[in-house]
Amino acid sequence: QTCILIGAPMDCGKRRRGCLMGPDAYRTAGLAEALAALGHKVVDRGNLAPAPHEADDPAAHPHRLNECIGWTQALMAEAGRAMDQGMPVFLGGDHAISLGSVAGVAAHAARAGRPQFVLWLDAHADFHTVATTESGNLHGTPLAYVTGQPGFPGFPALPAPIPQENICILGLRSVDGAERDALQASHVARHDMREIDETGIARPLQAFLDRVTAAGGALHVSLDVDFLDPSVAPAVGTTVPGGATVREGHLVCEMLHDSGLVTSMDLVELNPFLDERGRTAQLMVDLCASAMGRRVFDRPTRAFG
Ligand code: DIR
Ligand code: MN
Ligand code: MN
Ligand code: MN
Repeated sequence: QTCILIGAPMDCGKRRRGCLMGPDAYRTAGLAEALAALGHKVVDRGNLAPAPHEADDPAAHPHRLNECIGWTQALMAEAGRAMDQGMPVFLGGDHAISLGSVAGVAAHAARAGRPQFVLWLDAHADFHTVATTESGNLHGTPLAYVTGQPGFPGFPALPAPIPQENICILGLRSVDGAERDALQASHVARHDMREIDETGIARPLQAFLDRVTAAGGALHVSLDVDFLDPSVAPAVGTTVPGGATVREGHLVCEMLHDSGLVTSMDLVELNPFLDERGRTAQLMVDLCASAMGRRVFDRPTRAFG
């Protein structure tokens, strides 16, 4: 595979700063080297910048809307270009990068006549609109945008809204009131930590992967650092206790690799300013390597269910 690393040092999707250092932390933790060691060709495109945009009033609600729109335009365009050349890995940046990365890969899939699916690994649902967000932080909105919910004034028109039933969220444990109502009324597949405790993480994931396979879909994976438990991944501004373990994270990524379905990926919300000697950056790199084929032994058979 050709892996295309795209730095997106976007820091305007929430108030706490530091995610702009994410791309360089992944580089420092050896992401390119890890992927090359697995036999992939790696192209590092460097860092993107937002498209030109109006200045934001720093006190406005939502927070830095115009800059988020500029980033969305730049990321949508870059996603389409990168999909023609290999598998893009978007290095955030906060989760607002997915407004553009996911909209862009979905537009590319639509042009290729393939349905787009999205696996969202996150403590949060990120299903707010600009109208419902309580925090005013647009990193909490990408799933509503890419599924075509109204309420995103000024954002690019979506070339290819993703059907709700093509989205699966794993790891939920912090969902705001408006999101909860919207999600429960939606067809988004959603699995909270309680369900993962009860069934294990492999079962809901395999059920989703089977649907992607049956549909011949393209699969985008969006990995938010806070999917993981803060005890193993402290470098994120919105930690929520009770998250995925290191092994649950790797199992998800190993199953993703075995599926052969992943066509694009985001690594988001890493705030290196909050990290402990790079351990969170390293864990994210190791998870990405698992998703790209790192394993202890070859596994001739696969049996989950
Ligand atoms: C919260 C936090 N639901 C918000 N969202 C986060 O601001 O809308 N998403 N941290 O990953
Ligand atoms: Mn193309
Ligand atoms: Mn998120
Ligand atoms: Mn989150």
